[in-house]
Amino acid sequence: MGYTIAQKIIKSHLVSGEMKVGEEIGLRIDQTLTQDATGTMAYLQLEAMGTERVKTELSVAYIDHNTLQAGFENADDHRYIQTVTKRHGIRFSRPGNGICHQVHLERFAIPGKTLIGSDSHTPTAGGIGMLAMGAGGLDVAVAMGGGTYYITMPKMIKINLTGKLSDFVSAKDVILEVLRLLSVKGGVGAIVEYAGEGVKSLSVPERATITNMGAELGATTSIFPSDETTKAFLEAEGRGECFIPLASDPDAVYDAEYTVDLSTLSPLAACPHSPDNIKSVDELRGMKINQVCIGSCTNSSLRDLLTVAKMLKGKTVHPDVSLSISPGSKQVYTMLAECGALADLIGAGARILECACGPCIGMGFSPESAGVSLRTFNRNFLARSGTKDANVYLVSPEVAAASAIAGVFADPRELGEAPKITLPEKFLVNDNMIELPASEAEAPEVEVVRGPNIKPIPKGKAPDEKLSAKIILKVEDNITTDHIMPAGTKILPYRSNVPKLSEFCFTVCDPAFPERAKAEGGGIILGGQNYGQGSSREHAALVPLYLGIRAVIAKSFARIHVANLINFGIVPFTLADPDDYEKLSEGDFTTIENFKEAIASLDTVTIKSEGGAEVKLNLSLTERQRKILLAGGLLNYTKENSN
Ligand code: MIC
Ligand code: SF4
Repeated sequence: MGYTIAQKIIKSHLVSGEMKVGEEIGLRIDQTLTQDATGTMAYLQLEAMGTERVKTELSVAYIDHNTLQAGFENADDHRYIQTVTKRHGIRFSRPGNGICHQVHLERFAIPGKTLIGSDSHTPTAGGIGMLAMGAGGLDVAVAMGGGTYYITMPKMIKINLTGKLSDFVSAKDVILEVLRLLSVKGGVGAIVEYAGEGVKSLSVPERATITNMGAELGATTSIFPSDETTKAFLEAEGRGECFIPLASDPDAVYDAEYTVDLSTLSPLAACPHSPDNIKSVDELRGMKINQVCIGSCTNSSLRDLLTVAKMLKGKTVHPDVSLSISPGSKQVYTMLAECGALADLIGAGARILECACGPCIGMGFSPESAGVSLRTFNRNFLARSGTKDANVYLVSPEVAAASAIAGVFADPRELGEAPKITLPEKFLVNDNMIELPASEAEAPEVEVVRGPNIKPIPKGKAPDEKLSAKIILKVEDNITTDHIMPAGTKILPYRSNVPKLSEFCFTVCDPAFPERAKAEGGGIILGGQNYGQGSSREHAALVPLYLGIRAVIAKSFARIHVANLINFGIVPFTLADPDDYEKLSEGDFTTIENFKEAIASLDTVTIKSEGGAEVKLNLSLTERQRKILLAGGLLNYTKENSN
């Protein structure tokens, strides 16, 4: 039996386990990346593990999320990351160099290699044929130290792309269509591979738009073949030597297959407040809009911004609309400037922001009250934009540009001829904003600078024999990490200050939660399906840990989040019968008599509530995960096992 692309990469990096769907496998990781909002924690953990020099082929730290610097906090964190990386052998991408995923794709991603990143959109590099996965910061720290990365062997989903995209329809519409087909849960436990004739017509950055937003399917990752187009992209980046061809074997077996005919696709939009709430732009046409934001790791490549520039040239952004554009990288930004496209964007009235995540993570540019914002981003979760009653629609750069001019949701196909973009044979390569680490000999001399914003990491605690605790919060299906630990201008600066962050935990769902959790001394959280979807931020586990949360009971969990819970010693139980969700209420006092024994060796336990309800819970853990939980988290476990 032949292998799929992902299976080939897994096979060549397999350290432990069998490649059987559902089994735990350990992978050797070639490259890691971090960004600043998760990086501070990851490096504090790297230090806590006592790692002197990273053991990966390449590790890069990017500064792209926390660039607003409204107080000293972000700048302090940046200086810490700059010095800690210099000391431990990690490259440092300075603020201004661009969004981690865009820069990594341009400068470092390599087909056939493995990458984990402390950011859920790390699969962007799947566009170049890399096995790239989002992970918690602690898992990334372990991988930097040469440790194995563990995942559950995923099933394989194949998406056959046939035909060719019509004018004004682009890669974003492809992934929105896939989200319509599969939903935000459809990729859970799976790797999505793209195949078929249609692949050839997509450039690497377009493929990367598709793999980037594969995160929204809940997939472990997404991947494209590495072909002549990949080779041309790498050569244009001056990295032709990194190319290897990669395709699935003709007799590779997939667990599910779908076909998307590119020629029948039309412009689509993800409506509030979920990336899989898809409608055609045709249905939304004419809706008044207030804001358009173009950029993010999904749609900020040269191809995307040149398209927008051509569409805006000589026009003026509608008076009722504010348009922001954030180029994905310094490379993109410089090339836009050199070819004059930047002048077209400025001329039309676009507000050019720095090359960073910016509005995507609510760092500025929040829409007006009840505003309608069209964004080329990947997430439109409630309140993520910074305005709780705003309605955010996720669209392609083409729809965004057409609508910015029209002042209403507009179908770009009505604009006549589509702009023809030819990408240069050579991109402008200048890595002057990527600092190399100190040599091994000089490293011990590097002083790691820690500002006052950096507080110690809360420590996980080994479980007691019995757990008696209140269900202090009951939430519905599809709770995102933006609900659990929101971001935005007021909160993001405290990513290295867990006590301060805890004041904002779950406040999107219940403003009184932090106070209640403190008063109760912690407790249990009850969730629905797909609990913890979205970001890789381990703060969504760390902060509840700080507030005394010992267990989460849910109908099902999102992959990265459940790994983060275990990493910090919070026990994830799933309801054996999802209907039992109704039997448990917020405020119920519950007991699990054999809590510790269950963690050590049982697959099911019974939780008894004061009101008399008895509910069966499953505990599907690997031996390794049981040991981590018994140690009170991965940091304790790693320390115990390295002596
Ligand atoms: C996001 O898009 O939500 C983020 C911000 O990039 C996160 C990481 C974080 O919370 O720092 C992600 O996607 O993992
Ligand atoms: Fe940054 Fe947004 Fe991409 Fe997250 S999704 S990495 S916040 S641009």
